[in-house]
Amino acid sequence: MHFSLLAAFIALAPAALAIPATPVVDASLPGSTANVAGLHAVAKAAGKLYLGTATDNNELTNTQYTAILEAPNMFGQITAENTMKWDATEPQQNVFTFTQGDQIANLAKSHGMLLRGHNCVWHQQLPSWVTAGNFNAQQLTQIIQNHCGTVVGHYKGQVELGCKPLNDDGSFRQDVFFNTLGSGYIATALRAARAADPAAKLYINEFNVEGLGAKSTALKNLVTSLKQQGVPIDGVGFQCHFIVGQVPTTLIQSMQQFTALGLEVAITELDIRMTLPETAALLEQQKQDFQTVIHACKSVAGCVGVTVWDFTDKFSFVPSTFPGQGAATPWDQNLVKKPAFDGIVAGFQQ
Ligand code: 9MR
Repeated sequence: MHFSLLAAFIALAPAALAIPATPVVDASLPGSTANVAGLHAVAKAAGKLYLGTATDNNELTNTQYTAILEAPNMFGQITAENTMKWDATEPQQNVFTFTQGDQIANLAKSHGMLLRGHNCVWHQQLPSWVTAGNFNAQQLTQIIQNHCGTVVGHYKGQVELGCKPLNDDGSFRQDVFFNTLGSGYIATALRAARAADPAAKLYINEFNVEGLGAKSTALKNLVTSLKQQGVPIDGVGFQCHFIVGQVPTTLIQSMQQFTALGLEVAITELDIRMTLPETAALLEQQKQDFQTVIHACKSVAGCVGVTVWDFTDKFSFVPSTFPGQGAATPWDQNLVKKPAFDGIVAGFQQ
């Protein structure tokens, strides 16, 4: 939906006071050889709505980064990596702050990119007033309605409900919402979102549902039940935080479980991490893995698009969350394209 660009303030520092150097990537490692205008153009040519990326506000002062983010036809969609979440948008009860989220939304709008809202109900990045408020069911229901209604109403457009409601064994996650309201909080949030923006696409966004198994079956059962109750639900987001060499072999079948129900699917948070250091062999396997995932989306008619969870290793969440692992994205630390970039192109063109 919407975006604006920050001018970077570049100070010249004496060499002795140099800003910490960007980690050097081994020049002997293979790079990209693809010759394409932009990944979004390639995705569109393959019949998809977009190839997009997550981004975060503190990254938008890096002009080398924004030059790629805003390059024509490189990305057709943006997700705010953090600044539309609950702690960012309603840090105190009924006090809404949209300044940072708006910066991302305005950037999307000014470049004609789609916006995925991320997210309106989730067990992480929740302010303590929600988790420790000891609200009763009626109060918490109103709190969800107010939060989802206000945030989704503010960002009219394509909105994803990133609630990740399930544990890996398929049972419901025991968070403040489930513990107070049972699974009914999901319907509450979806209905509030639909009322706030009838045109918004409403998604449940999960991880570890990318291959067939207990959790993907449980999610299928959940969305089936929501549809039977007439609860608005348009799609399922497959996060796809993968490990090199371990892309689930049943990714296509898992997507088809949901498209068979009349839902759309999207790959919403793709990255493919490796144990560092990078080697030529790992980068080649990563290229193959990106190609496999992208081709899975291309193969499933109801898969609308793919979002990478930021496009450069410089800003990926992986190293801080998984110590010793990283290099999970298609551009390296120096914002140079990796073989993974070519894997994305090949996956759409295959
Ligand atoms: O990439 C996000 C990172 O910057 C945050 O610190 C983290 C907080 O939990 O959330 C990361 O994004 C998550 C996303 O919102 C939901 N799916 C999993 C992502 C990676 O943890």
